[in-house]
Amino acid sequence: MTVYFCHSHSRSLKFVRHLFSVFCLLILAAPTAWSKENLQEVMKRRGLTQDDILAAAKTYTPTGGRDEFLVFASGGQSGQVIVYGIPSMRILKYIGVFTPEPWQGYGFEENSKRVLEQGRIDGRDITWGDTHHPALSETNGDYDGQYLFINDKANPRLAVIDLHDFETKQIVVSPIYQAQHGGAFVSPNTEYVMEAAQYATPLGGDYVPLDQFKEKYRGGVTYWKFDREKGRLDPAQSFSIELPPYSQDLSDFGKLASDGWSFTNSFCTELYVGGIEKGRQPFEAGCSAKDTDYMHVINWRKAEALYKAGKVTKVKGHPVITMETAVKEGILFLIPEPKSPHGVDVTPDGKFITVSGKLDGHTFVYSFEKIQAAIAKKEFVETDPYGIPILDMKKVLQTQVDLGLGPLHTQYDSVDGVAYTSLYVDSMVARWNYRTGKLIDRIPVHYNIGHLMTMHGDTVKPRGKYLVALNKLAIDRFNPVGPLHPQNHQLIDITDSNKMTLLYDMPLPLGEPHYAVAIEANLVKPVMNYKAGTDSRTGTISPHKTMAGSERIERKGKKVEVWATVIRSHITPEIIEVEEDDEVTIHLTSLERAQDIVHGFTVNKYNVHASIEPGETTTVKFKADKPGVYPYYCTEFCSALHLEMQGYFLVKPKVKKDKK
Ligand code: K7E
Ligand code: CUA
Repeated sequence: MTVYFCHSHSRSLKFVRHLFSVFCLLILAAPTAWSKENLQEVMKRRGLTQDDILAAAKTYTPTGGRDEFLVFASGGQSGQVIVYGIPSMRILKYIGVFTPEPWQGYGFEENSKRVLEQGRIDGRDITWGDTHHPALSETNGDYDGQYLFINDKANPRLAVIDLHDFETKQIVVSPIYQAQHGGAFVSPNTEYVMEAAQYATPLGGDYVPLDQFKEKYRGGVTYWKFDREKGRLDPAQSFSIELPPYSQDLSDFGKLASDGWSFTNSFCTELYVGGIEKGRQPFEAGCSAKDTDYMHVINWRKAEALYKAGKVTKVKGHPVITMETAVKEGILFLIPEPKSPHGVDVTPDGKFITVSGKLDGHTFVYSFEKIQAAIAKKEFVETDPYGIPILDMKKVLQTQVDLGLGPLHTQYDSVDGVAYTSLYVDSMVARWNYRTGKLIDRIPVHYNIGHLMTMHGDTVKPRGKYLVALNKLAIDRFNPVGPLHPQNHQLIDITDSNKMTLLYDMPLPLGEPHYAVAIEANLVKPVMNYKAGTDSRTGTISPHKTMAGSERIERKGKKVEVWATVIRSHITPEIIEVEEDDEVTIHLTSLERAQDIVHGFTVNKYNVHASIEPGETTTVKFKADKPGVYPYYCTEFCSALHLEMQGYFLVKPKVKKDKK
């Protein structure tokens, strides 16, 4: 039909002919809604190659389809966790952890406020977090899909997320650190969740001048006991080990062959304290003067026994094994490691430990067997300034590989011996073999990769298949959105032993996702609704559970308490009238059982919001300090009569008694 138009020009006005030809050009250039394109035509129009189409076919997930793996990525400065699927790279959820999250009512209703309040430091609300490393709970060294832990580097905290409903249940604050980076890492049966300090400070955080850095400043590692029955960390059964004021970086637990041990690398073993403004060299120079730093090798099972035997001192009430005790009891050793290391990763069989030096260009593979032999023979080259024995690096090194510039983190493949290391400076991923020390293959990424992640890649049983490069910069990968760009997670196919293939770029616009973990999706089995009247944050039946017909409003002095229910499509009660300055508490129970039928609740202008999921009971609380009329309503489009799911909250002004 387009053809007819083009040729049927009459001898009318030139202008009309011109319009026609423009119209025809448009039609020819861009297929319209009424012309069905075939694959070749789409490829031509969008400039896609055969490889692009293959990549699309490997990631595209038709409607209703499911992903094979679930990823839990750190939300960086957002203080949240991002959940997405592989291979589709579709984002499924943001989990509020250290930061209020309005949709989930997190921090806007009482139950979740109590979780966030656990994260207060020195009486101060800290409503952001610098999340770095998520860790999934493990059974026998493999992910079991039950819990997720994540650390906050800026405010030394650790959070527990229960994967039965993807909600944050607990936040604990380190009693002794001021910064905390080397966490979260779990022991093979999740007995402990480890975190290490980063920037050295006096333990407990009291003031000590910097000229006493060497004597009084310290680092450390904390082993938080995890009570799996309760699904909570137990501070009363947790302990730390005092470490030198080397900036402890990342950690990893040993497994299988190295079970019972843990490893923590460090940088700035120069003990440099800065002072560029005083004419001293800057931190980055002062902290990288030496050619090597130290990996801490710790026998945590023996440390646990020492703690249980009471061989600890208390710092701010928290049990700490001193360096002196640790050295005397033979549970703490140091090994030189490549300059400014970042990342320490134990191989799936637990036999080797890889560490990369950002400034060294080498990835070191240590043999746990050789480490044990050296310790048994007391083959130490010297002690550090704190009396900690240092092992002879040459005697414990298995191999040393040149993978490229700026090596950082390592993950493992299902294929025996195969490892992947991120190269920050080169913007590449290196595939190599830690048994042979041979580089196999490299793939460029865009740009400046930090962590990388393979499926179950830090467990005893990596699943292979995919790798995600967690890139720090996106530069030119996406439509520009201002100076702050999204980060770029790139999905890479690792099934071909000859060549890695880039499949997909996913922009992540929610803070810097330092690390992520990926689990087989079928291992995670979340509930679809709660037992009637559940307080989801405690997992218990709420004393305020309210059933249909027992909704009520009670007043005690200035306190007004409301027990309300929500169900399609009404909130009961629908009118709540209080007096100025009344303290108002509204308990809300969802009577719904149906999947995905969630009601939200707010009272306008009072900064409260609840997400009331099927079966849940939750509470909002506020002071009615401003007389007036305030609608309240359901904030989720839950039904055809959602807009009518409303009520009136009225605040009567005080009668001014002193005015005649
Ligand atoms: Cu950003 Cu693991 Cu904190 Cu490396 S960390 S990149
Ligand atoms: Cu309930 Cu809208």
